[in-house]
Amino acid sequence: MTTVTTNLTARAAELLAAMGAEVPEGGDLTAISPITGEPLARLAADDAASVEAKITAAHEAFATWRTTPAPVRGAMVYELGQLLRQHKAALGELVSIEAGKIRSEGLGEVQEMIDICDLAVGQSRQLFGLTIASERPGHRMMEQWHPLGVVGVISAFNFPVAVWSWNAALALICGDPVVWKPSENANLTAIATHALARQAAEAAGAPVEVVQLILGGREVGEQLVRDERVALVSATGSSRMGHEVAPVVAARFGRCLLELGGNNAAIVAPSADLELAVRGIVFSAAGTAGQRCTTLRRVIVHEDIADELIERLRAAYSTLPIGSPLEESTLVGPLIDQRAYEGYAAALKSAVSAGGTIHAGGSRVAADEHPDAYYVEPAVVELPEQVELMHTETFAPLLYVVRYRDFDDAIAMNNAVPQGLSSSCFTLDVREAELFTSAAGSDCGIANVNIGPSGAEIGGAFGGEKETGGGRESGSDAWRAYMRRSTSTVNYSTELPLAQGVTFG
Ligand code: UN1
Repeated sequence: MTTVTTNLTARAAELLAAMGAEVPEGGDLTAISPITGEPLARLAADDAASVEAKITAAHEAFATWRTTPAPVRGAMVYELGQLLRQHKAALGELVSIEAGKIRSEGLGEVQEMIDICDLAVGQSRQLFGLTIASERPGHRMMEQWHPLGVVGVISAFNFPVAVWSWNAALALICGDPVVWKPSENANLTAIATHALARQAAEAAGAPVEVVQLILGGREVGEQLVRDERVALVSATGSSRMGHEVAPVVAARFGRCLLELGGNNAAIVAPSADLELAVRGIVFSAAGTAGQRCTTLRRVIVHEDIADELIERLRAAYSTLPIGSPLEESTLVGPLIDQRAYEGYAAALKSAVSAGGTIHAGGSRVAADEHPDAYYVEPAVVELPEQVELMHTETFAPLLYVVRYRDFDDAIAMNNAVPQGLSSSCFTLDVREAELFTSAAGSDCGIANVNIGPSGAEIGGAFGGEKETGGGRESGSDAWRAYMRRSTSTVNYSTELPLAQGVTFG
């Protein structure tokens, strides 16, 4: 594997300074680079009083932000997009340093932020409701979409800044201030992004209070989730986290937008273009070191082509360059931390006990050189059937393979897990492709044909069903989650006819 020689701590500080970020140094939060396991900075966490003050500031800013015309609000998001373009290289590199993503994916993450800013700027002129035919003469019935209130964003380490932007860009144009609680593993990228967001507000003449950042552990997130002024909690992370957040928000009749675990499959049918399928599978399963919620975790392959596919996967996996994500040639960077490695090792062990055969990978690498960093070989494990272990999401590059005979059984296996984020099918048979994407096909929020389950673009609504939580972010009409609908009936006649033909007096 390739080695790291740069001083990551100095480089991170340089990048933060270049983006105009002030780092709240000297507390108990440690920012660590998964590339080496070395500490990058010690940061001060928010306490209950500062969280309270920040939510209050956001809530107060709502009073003016909600009546600022939406296209004017869009000007702030336009400025943010421009700043992200300007600082794409710096923020992308910081993502690589703090989250361990390879350079191309670090830059891709920032591009995804730019894309959602572009989408949101256009959307700021398209926040429309319907006019609906009234049954009463001289009456007009219409709906309007109004700003909702403060939006709390809880994000995960793996898309440390893009997840905030999918929410924030839309929330801001919808008239909602945003309070962000990033992953404890990704505070520096959050600090940098927050600095850019504040600069964008200043450049656009918007109140800087519409963006707030709170750093800390679980208690900080809990305070955000409990606060009744937070009208919408948008939380990205594990299904376990969603199980904790959703009831608390529901108990106060707040709104939740949940993007939780995925357990995404690819069906590979006999007609598949295998060359293309292998490329799609390797990117989706081993890319981002298996740490996307859209990562491919299960291949369901037709028995007639299973041996050939496995052989091709074995060959492709044997040449995957693992190492520092800062090296241009690397395709697989580190896992985020020791716990992630333990999850990978434990799942592999369980797979073998369940009768699994390891066809590729399966070991930790470079442990001597980097005892505090966790690099692993992406693994391919074949199982005799879809065993219980395959129903859980292990956030690591671990790909399970099972064989199928009937396409209907393959769809049933795709749907048999508790999660419902993404799915894909490699086939050149139009009937299979259409069935897979139909109401009787994949039960996931995303159903792709001839591409893997990961790497969605911003124009579509992103999210999934079942334990994935049901939320939708980004494109299509996802903006509506950040607004409240008001239905107004206006009587411009001199009579007072009642609906449903009711007479009164
Ligand atoms: C995530 O892993 O949290 O579709 C989101 C994708 C990315 C988003 C992943 N656009 O893979």
